[in-house]
Amino acid sequence: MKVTQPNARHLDAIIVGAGLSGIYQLLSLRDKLGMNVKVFEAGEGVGGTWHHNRYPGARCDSESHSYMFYFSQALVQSWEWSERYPQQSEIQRYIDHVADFFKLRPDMVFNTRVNAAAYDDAANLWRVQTSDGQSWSADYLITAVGCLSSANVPAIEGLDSFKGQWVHTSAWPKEGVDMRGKRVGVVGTGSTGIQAIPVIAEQAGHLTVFQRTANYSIPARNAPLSEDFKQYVKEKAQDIRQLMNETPNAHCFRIDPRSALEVSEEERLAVYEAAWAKGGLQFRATFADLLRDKQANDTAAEFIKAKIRQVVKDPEKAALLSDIDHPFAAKRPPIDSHYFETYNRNNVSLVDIRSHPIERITPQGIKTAKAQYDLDIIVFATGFDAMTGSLLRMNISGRQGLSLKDAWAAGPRTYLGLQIPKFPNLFTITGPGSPSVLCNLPPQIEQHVNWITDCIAYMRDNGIQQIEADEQASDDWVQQVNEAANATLLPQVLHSWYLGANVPGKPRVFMPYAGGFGRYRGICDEVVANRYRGFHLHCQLAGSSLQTDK
Ligand code: N01
Repeated sequence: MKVTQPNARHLDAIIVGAGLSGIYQLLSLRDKLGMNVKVFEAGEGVGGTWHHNRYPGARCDSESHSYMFYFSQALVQSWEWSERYPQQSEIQRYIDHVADFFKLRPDMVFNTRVNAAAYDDAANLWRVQTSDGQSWSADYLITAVGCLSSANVPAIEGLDSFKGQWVHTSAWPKEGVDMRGKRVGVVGTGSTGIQAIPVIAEQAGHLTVFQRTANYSIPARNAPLSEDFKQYVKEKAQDIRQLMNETPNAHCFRIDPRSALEVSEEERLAVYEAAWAKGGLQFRATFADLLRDKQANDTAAEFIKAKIRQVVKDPEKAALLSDIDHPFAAKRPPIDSHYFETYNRNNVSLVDIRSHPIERITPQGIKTAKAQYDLDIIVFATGFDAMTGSLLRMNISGRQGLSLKDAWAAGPRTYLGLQIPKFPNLFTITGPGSPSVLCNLPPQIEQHVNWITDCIAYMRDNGIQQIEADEQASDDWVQQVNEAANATLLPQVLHSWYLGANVPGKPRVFMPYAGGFGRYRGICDEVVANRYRGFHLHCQLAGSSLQTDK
């Protein structure tokens, strides 16, 4: 798309997206650096992914006290979570609270999508067109579009002909979907499906789950937070933040340094039982080598499969649900509230679409290779065009009109997940190549936003007008991302969205950095300490060009 700009208004920076990352980036640039900034947001309010993912059962799978900002003591003291794993509505209230606490809304433009953004080589500016027909220019363009915001609606033949209602979980209607007494089908058993299925089962007349890949899930053991715990969070905020900065997943739990294979079977089972009883993502932290060693992983996998067979009474359903084809936690491991128990309800059936794939959607429902299933409502819990989808949808072009689509034809190529060669002065918060979805997001958002803000301050203080990732440094980083992934079991799951494998035609590239949050922070800090090693910094006005070491 060509970006024409007869009457463009100029800003110091444009931020795309008003989720957690967009609002903290706005606050940092506006209040720390005094910049003139606007956030453009396609939704009608702040919240990003939490604004749109209102499906029944939507909850955070990180513990509430880790899923919040810690950059401001005043903000920490102003908020209390009610539950261990807050519901979507409570997280939405938190994000609204942050926006109001720092009076951010006047600098946000809602219901407005960025349709195109083009770098102007001659002027060293970003030229941006928004869906309301306005034109803008800015020195910096910062994407805060989240990793999981572009819905993956499967292109199944006949969907248009369906006479009932269909909905994707990430675009859940605000007014809700009335499922009472209805025949509902859910396609997809990832984290979203696993959260939604138990709640939909309680509402629907009959629920049919269409499972392509069976999945592990750990009980969340969600519960209200005690007053003591709420007090602990307020008093120990700095310790909590420190802990998250040190752990590989940016969560509030440490990983046991032992191997699953170095302890006796009795001890190992006792560890797993205790973790199962405690619930939550920390099941992954029971032993250090679960994600590195297949034999170690098998011990956890077998434990969970045995639990599934214990919980699910119908042996046929139990066999299908426990027939899991990948290592535990090699796909993002869901946590649940009574997911497997739901299959003991009389109004829930399970259809194996691995053996008998969906052939088409008919006016009445879903037809698989084996049977026709009549439905009133189809819920697609089929995930996202993750990490790159929203960036590519924005029609971004860099130097000499190079489109991001072409630049990334073979898969995303970034330096540190923060910048892309040939796209100067563009920053991508939690972009591909950063730890992003492999870790708890708020601590990473703080780290990325602080890094970008410090970088822009450094540029301003040193008369630098342009920063751009070096080509070789980016190739080396992609290599490091691959090496980090290959040191784990993660790339072994060929149908994982980490690899882009859930979207037909998407290049198969492992996208997030799996080397751990602590290590990643260290690398980013070291790059800065070495005068932005791997970036080109240009002082155009002075006619000089400062190229840093690679
Ligand atoms: O998506 P997914 P998700 N026909 O891609 C199936 C985050 N999240 O929305 O595995 C039939 O994981 C697909 O099957 P298969 C979290 O990071 C966070 O559940 O490809 N089935 C799979 O079963 C999570 O990892 C929270 O064979 C099709 C499912 O749909 C990420 O979002 C809550 C299909 C998709 O699973 C994505 O999770 C929820 C097709 N054509 C999500 N296409 C929190 O609590 C796909 N599937 C913070």
